[in-house]
Amino acid sequence: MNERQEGPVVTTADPPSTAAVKIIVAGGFGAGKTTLVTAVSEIRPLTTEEELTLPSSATDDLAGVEGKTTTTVAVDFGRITFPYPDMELTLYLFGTPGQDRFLFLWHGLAEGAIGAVVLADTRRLDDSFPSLTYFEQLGLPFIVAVNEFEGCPYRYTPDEVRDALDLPPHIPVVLCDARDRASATDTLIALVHHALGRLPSFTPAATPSRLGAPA
Ligand SMILES: Nc1nc2c(ncn2[C@@H]2O[C@H](COP(=O)(O)OP(=O)(O)OP(=O)(O)O)[C@@H](O)[C@H]2O)c(=O)[nH]1
Ligand SMILES: [Mg+2]
Repeated sequence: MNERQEGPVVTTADPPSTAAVKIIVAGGFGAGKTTLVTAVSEIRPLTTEEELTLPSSATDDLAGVEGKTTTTVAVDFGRITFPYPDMELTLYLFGTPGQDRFLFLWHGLAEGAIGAVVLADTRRLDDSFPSLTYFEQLGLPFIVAVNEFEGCPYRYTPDEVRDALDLPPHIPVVLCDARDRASATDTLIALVHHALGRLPSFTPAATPSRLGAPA
């Protein structure tokens, strides 16, 4: 007598049809975090912008971003999905507030994230250090994305930025334009490569074909 029960065969080798991961977009005040999340999001992004006020001008250094009239006071939220044959990877994007006085908010934001993009403005590179230190101490994989503002007197190479920030060789440094959807998407792809490569549950075969081979 055949006692085998009929039913769907489920093996652990089957790739998931969808996966969702949480990504942090961090960096100094005015580095372009809200701009990047807004540029790539396939849903209407949630932003928490408030007007920059005269009293805050004493603490908020606007050098280089004089046209900036608002600042993030809680979080930016957006979503982007990469389609590919066997699986879709959804990134939930959480943009941090850039000012040091909101650092206490980061703890909740970073929980459950697989990695972070640290946006850097080469005119205000020092502003990147709180983000870099935070993710280093947390042990969260991150990449540095240089947001190339047109007003920069000089275009720095990724290696020059790496040296200036004293980053180890395994941390990717990429150039981007946070306003440009394709460029911002490539930045997120670079982070996905860097971060998912460290997760045992995500093998290269299970990452989107669009992502190609890690750089
Ligand atoms: N020219 C240029 N302007 C940019 C670029 N990215 C952002 N901006 C502008 O720079 C300003 C700052 O951008 P935000 O996206 O608000 O920066 P943020 O990092 O979210 O700022 P906070 O949340 O206040 O820390 C805005 O006026 C943007 O329009 C860029 O790549 N080039
Ligand atoms: Mg912002």
